[in-house]
This record gives sequence, structure tokens and C-alpha cells, in this order.
Amino acid sequence: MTYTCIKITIEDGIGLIILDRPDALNALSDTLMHELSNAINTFDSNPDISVLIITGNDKAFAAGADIKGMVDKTYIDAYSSDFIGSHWHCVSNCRKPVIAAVSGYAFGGGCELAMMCDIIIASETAQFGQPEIKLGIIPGAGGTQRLVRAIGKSKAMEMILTGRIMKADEAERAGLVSRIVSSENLLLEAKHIAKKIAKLSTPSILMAKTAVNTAFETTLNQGIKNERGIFLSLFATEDQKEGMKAFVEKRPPKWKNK
Ligand code: DAK
Repeated sequence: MTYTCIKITIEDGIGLIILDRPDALNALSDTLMHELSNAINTFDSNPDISVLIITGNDKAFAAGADIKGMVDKTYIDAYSSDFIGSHWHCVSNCRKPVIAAVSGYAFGGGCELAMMCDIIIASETAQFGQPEIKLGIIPGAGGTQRLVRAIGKSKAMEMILTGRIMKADEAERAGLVSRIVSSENLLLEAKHIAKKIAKLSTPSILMAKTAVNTAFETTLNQGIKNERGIFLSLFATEDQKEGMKAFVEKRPPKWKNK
């Protein structure tokens, strides 16, 4: 597939996706979302890639879904087309860890896209918001659910009901982002984290992601049972033997990803 709204590169086991519609503040058009979905699926099935990073530019991660592409849609257009298609779930369906590196606006679908990622790193210029209410709609890609889980009901309700924007420092305090770095270092830091993950044993990384995500889907008891099953299954891997042996022998492990 030829990409016109994103750019991709592969480096050191990291698949980097840059949202690239700067004139529209990276508004998430249908084309962009289809390209993003294609790139994520391609990276997810590439054995040479361990971690994905999604980023935008200094001004915008993404200012939301493309309002100009939605303005004239009728209910029946939306219902009978691929409007709420699987391309909007591409990040949540990705088995490998995905890091969002956010500078500037992450509004509406842009904020939702960041929240679909596993880790959000923000620059000090990042701003998060779900301003859909000001357009006469509500968030449509998980915002009403993921924001509550990330920052709690009161803050999420205030943001969703009023369209209030949250700056990077508040987002960090509220737990939406894992850390804030300078704009110049944003991608560097995201790559640094990605490389740390990429160096570890792939089966345990994939299973850790699955186990953590179960916390959003089930009860504490069920989640702990699920964790126990995954934990025990890792004792069937060669990498568990190697990881523990390497510790005992005081040397770095040589992962086989098996
Ligand atoms: N869509 C389309 N174009 C956008 C855009 C957007 N969301 N945001 C900005 N742009 C365009 C502007 O129209 C402008 O284009 P030109 O006029 O130059 O042609 C250009 O980007 C620069 O924007 P501004 O001139 O407005 O720049 P400012 O710095 O003055 O303001 C701003 C930046 C981010 C505060 C402002 O642009 C703004 O308020 N943008 C809209 C933010 C917003 O309301 N976002 C939520 C959109 S609704 C779905 C899942 C999810 C969604 C939908 C469906 N399915 C699963 C089907 C999500 C919906 C949304 O995200």
C-alpha cells in the first residue's frame, strides 16, 4: 500500500508511524485511518519488529477525526458504510506494545488514538481533550470509556461534558501519560523506551501486555486467575530458563524468543 497520510520507518526492531497531514493538524481522515490500520497490521505481523511508536509533529499528534469528512454524513450514510470500521480498532487489536509520542493537540479521535496505545509519552506542549460535545456529538472511539479508566470519573466527566482541554502537566498528574519530556527529546525518549522493550524476550512482552489489558475487561479475581495462567505458561518457554540462568550466572541473558 502506498501511504499518503502517514510515514513509516523501521529501525532497531521498532516500527515508527508518523501521522502526516500537517495542514489539517493530522486530522484522522478515512484514508489516514485505513493507512494506519494497514501499517499497524503489517508491523504486527513482521517478526523483525517488537514495538511500535505512533507520533505526529510538534503542533499536533492529531486534532481529532476529520470534521470536514463528517459534516455532511447522515445517520444512514454512517450506519451503512465502513464509518465505524475495524480500522478504528487497529491499535487496540495490535498484539505488540504500541507507544504514543504526543506533542501538541491530541483532541477527540486523536486523544482516543493515544489512549488506545499502551504507553503515552508527552512533550510539555501536549494537550489532551475530548471536545466532541462542542460539535454536537460525543466521543466515538472509546473516549467515554478509556478516559474514565485513565483519569477517573470526575475529571473525565468534566472534560467530556465541557470539552475542557488538559495540558501535559495535568495529564501526567492524572495518570493519562507516563511521563513528560521536552519536545526535542520526545521521539528519542519514545525510542529509548521502545528499545528497552525490544531487547527483552518477546513471549513475555506479549503476554505481559495481554495480562495488563485483562485488567480493563474483567473482575480482580478473574484477572488474577488469568495472570496466574499466563505466569505459569511462561515456565514452558526457553527464555524463562535462560533469563533465570543468566541471573544466577551473573551474565546478560541471550533471548531466543521461544
Ligand atoms: N478535522 C478537520 N480539519 C481540522 C481539524 C479536524 N478535526 N482540526 C483542525 N483542522 C484544520 C482546520 O480546519 C484548518 O484547516 P484550513 O482552514 O487551514 O483549511 C487547519 O487544520 C488548522 O487548524 P486551525 O486554523 O483551526 O488551527 P488553530 O491552531 O487555530 O486551532 C485547534 C487548533 C486544534 C484548536 C482547532 O483546529 C480545533 O479546534 N480543531 C478541532 C478539534 C476537534 O473538535 N476535534 C474533535 C473532532 S471530532 C469515529 C471515531 C472517532 C471520531 C469519529 C468517528 N468512528 C469510530 C467512526 C472522533 C471524532 C472527533 O475527533
